[in-house]
Amino acid sequence: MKQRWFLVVSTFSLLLALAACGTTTGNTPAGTPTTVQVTETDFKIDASVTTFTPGTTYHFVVTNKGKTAHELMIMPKSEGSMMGGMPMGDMDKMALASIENLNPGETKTLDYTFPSSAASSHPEFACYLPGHYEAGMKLGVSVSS
Ligand SMILES: [Cu+2]
Repeated sequence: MKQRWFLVVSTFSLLLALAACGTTTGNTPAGTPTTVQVTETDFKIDASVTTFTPGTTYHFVVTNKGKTAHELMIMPKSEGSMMGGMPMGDMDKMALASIENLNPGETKTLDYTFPSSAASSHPEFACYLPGHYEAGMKLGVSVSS
């Protein structure tokens, strides 16, 4: 009986430890990046933080809760829809940071620090898979001065 309890408790601890991954709980010593939860759905992007401080490292935890694959591009400013005809490669080069191909249910992380040159700018989080930006997969954010 005692042994059985031990098993239950250790299983529970393991689950807790697993749940703690990807959240800000646990040890957070000074200087640890600020976690930003980004949720992508069909077809919307939400972020737990939308105003960023230059020089601060952000740990983006991006989860695809949709039923189709998505990506996350952090663009220096709103580039509008791809209908303008900009080739995909140029978009990739222009992106400050990006997570490509996030499958349904998948979570990927990305660390990014906005440089001081980005102060007072208005970047945009976007998914540029065909039709997704047009469907609403864009989120305007701002970088404080
Ligand atoms: Cu998408």
